Amino acid sequence: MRFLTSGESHGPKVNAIVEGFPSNLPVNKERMQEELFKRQGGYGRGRRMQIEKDTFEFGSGIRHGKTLGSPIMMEVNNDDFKHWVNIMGAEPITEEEEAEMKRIITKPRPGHADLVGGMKYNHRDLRNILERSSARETTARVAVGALCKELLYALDINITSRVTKIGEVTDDGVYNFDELSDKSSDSSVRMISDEATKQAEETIDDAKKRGDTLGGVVEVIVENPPVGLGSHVHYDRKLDAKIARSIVSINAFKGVEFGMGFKMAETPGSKVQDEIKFDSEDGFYRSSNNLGGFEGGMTTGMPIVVRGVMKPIPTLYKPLMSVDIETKEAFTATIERSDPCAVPAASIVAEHMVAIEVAEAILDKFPSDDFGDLKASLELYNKRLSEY
Ligand code: EPS
Repeated sequence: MRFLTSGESHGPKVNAIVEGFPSNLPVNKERMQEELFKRQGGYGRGRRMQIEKDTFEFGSGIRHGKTLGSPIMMEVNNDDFKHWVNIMGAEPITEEEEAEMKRIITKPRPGHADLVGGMKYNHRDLRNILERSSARETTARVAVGALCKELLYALDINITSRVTKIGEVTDDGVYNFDELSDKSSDSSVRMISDEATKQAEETIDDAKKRGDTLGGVVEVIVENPPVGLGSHVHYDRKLDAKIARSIVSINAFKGVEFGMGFKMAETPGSKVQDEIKFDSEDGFYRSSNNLGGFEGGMTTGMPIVVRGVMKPIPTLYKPLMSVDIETKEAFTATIERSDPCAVPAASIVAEHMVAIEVAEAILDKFPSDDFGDLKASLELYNKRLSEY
């Protein structure tokens, strides 16, 4: 399976095309749509999300509620485009018209792709960079992830996400999967404890008042992954490595950890490795899950537990110093409308990126033309493992 996304933040649409997805998988469009709505939510989002509806449509690959095996196209309209038709339209314009627009951006924002992208792609209007580097693109990724989640549901594999940190507010208690899934959906910041939710809302309000932004940590949990997804035999087949890449590819993400994560640095080996146990009913299992569900780049069958850290969004209402690319003079950076905190939304994006990687690993390992063949093969494989 592979996929591409396209679309500029204030252009007409964002799109995704997924190729290599099996035929005969029923898809629940309403359930997929809910995922896109969830990405729009979260305390700390800016005004843009009041403009966008993010309803998606299938353009190909689905017939009568089932996949055909052909490329699946999904598209979402940018409702804000109607305010940007002159600035973002595809029609050519004259130099005078361009100058009149007065929306040309020459003051790169520190921490964004603006300056390096402008240099690399030789643009003197930095809007040509920021339109694509915007996190608006993650709408399309969630659409792809939602499709992948349909595959995972059909195989009885569940996935959820939560926020464990926003600014200085931490909420990293241990809960079972259902509690995590239910309570994160009830919280405005996708935290589990009510007290932490309240504190996080306050800290976001405070940052907003100061014209500042906040980052945080998100956690994704996959329950019931098959044993042996990914492979130890080559670096680019290790599934934990692929997931790490996918997490860091999300806008503003800077780091990843699995299971016990960075605490492993200060913990002796005897307390890090998960001891192997055997039960005549359940077969092999681990007595703990410090390694977050991976050994040798392969799933152990324990839940996948992965966290990612998101830096505070670099678009600040209290902007930092920058240099104008035309005058070369020091200026405060351009203020673009922004979200004071998008960590809750980012947890939904992370969940969907992990769903994509897990689905892809399943499609790599099992026959993937027809969903029925895939399911039968997975069942046979699980039977073999139960007799190992
Ligand atoms: C973004 C800036 C804001 C965010 C946007 C990402 O958009 P705007 O500049 O239109 O106010 O709302 O996120 C989305 C549009 C989205 O769908 O998540 C940025 O510069 O990255």
